[in-house]
Amino acid sequence: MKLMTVPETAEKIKSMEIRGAGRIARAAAEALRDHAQTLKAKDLQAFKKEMERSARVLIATRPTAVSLPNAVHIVMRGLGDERTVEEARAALVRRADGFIDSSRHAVEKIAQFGARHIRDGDTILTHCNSEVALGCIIEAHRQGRDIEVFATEVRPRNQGHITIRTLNDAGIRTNFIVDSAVRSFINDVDLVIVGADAVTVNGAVVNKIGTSQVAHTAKEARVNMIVATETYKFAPRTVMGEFIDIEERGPDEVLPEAVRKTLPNVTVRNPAFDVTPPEFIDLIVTEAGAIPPQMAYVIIREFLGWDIGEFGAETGPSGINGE
Ligand code: RI2
Repeated sequence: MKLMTVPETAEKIKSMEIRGAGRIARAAAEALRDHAQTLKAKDLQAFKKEMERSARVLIATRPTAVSLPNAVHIVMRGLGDERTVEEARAALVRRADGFIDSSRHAVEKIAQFGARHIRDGDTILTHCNSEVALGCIIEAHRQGRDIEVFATEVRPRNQGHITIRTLNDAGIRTNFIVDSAVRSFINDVDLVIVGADAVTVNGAVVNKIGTSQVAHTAKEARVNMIVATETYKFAPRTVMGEFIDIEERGPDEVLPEAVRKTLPNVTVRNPAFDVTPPEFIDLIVTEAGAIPPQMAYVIIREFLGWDIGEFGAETGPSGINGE
């Protein structure tokens, strides 16, 4: 199999051919590992410099999913402390493989923990396509619980189509609804489960646009909302008061250029994510256990350490953080 270069991986992440916060983190780790394995460098300094340049290319692709800079930081941590290029190469490959393994393991563990919150007979609503959220639902089904799912369409990129295919193939009864139909069906729902692109120190969750509307609707209807996320989606930089940058994607995803041309007074706004405040979230399920959102700080302190934001911090603060 031909290995993907760093620019190829970066392009695929940008265009969302590779998407989902966990998948882009693993893809970035793989790209750095593969690059390190073949990189010819005259000395350790040159090796380090080129790897850092590649790391920055990957991080610049999508600004919101904190999993990306966190994964890159884990892979790059301590690079250059070794004595030779060969030692540095081997250590980086070890760190990348370690991250990829632990990321996959985390998804499995969260599925086990999350499934415990799903009861026999429950109807679950999910929004967007989260590998981790779906893992919980599929595990509950695998354990024999009789469940039904409402899955949203997820305009403009229709990630809901991926979700319903996965649920269908797992043999789970699924209702496919447009995003604006959530309130019409919320009284049929027992539990909302979504994934995350980032979790801030105050327990706010950044996830696919529309998540906060789902959360508001669930709160009003007194339906519990669970966020399923690996610990490496928590954002240490928010401890220092930095914001999570909300990616705004191009207008073509929403309205074709031919139509836009006929509407000179119309501007398309296309934020890819929104922020759900902690008071709308009942539980965050991580591989380290389930926590109330107010305990996000503990995950950042115990599982990530303070220095992890080093790489992503270079983009500087912007966007919104909590509400
Ligand atoms: P997992 C996705 O972002 C969605 O917002 C999804 O909820 C989140 O990443 C987490 O996904 P996008 O890449 O890591 O579709 O749980 O913009 O798969």
